[in-house]
Amino acid sequence: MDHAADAQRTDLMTITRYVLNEQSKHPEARGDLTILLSHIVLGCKFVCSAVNKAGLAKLIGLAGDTNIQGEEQKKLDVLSNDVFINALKSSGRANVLVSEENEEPIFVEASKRGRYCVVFDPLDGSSNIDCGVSIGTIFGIYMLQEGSEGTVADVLKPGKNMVAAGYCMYGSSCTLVLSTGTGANGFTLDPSLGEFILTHPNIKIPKKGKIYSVNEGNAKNWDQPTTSYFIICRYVEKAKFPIDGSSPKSLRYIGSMVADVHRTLLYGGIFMYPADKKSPNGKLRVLYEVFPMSFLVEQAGGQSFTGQGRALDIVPKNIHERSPIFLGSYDDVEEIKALYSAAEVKKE
Ligand code: AHM
Ligand code: MG
Repeated sequence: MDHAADAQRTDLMTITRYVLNEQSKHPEARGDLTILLSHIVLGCKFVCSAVNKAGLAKLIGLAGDTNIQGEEQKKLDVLSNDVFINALKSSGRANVLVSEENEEPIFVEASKRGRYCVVFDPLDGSSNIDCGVSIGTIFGIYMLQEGSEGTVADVLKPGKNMVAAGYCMYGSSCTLVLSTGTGANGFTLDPSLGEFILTHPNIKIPKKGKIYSVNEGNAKNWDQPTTSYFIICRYVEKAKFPIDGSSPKSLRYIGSMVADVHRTLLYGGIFMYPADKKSPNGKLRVLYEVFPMSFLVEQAGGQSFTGQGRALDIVPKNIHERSPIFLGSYDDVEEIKALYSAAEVKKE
């Protein structure tokens, strides 16, 4: 018997064990982040189970249908939002919550309040539910400011201030990618155990990739640097960029940010949702889409750029603010940065 392989099979690194190990490196840690994360993980497991049954909605009465008791069933995105809000409140560690589904921030009642603020999109890409495409939950965590009782100012902070960020992808398997600021790690749900097991330790995004990912249907409204970059991705401009096997690139666009970013993290390349004439700030939301994904990409050795600067430097003015975004392999993002810098020089 191969004892080493056997030990690996039986000595499971669950997400809770991983977070506990990480937190034990900080002598001042009180275990609050571990508890908060375990409640987020619980929410992810619940949503995963609900998403897996989504195709059976008509049969068993889920998602917008009427169940046997004649009660109207909740849509999956509404259900997911309720699950995360309840899980976070009951953790006793959360304070200000921002969800894509709620116009206003949620302030946890005094008796249940903790030191962390959580910004999240409970079910991103939910328009893809009915056709079974991968969707996901995205979250970012801030620590309450010193002396604050919890106000909106606690979450209107640059993404680089986050203490942790992650996403959970409900796909062919359920994968949770998490960073507590010391690299990015991927965990896959073992349905028979009901536990997330470390399957992708210390994710490193390839320095340069062969894939670009963007909604080309918006191309006629893009600005000049984005258009130039898109032409490079498609046709290779020999004069500017040597043919190094990374261009022309393949196009992959799922239209579900979690799935597109997950592929970008593992295979490399660039994911973009640029500004266009109709949407000068792009589509994706700063707090719970752009920031957590940029945090993870940077932790994996990549970059995230808005067209003006580092995405994690944005200081949001409101909780549902949007920003253009280009994120992925370090060298690919360098190219788009160079094109925006050149356009700036021309303007001057
Ligand atoms: P949502 O928050 O309403 O689900 O929208 C966000 C989604 C992202 O997952 C994805 O990257 C993007 O919208 C796709 O937008 P488009 O259909 O314009 O390409
Ligand atoms: Mg969303």
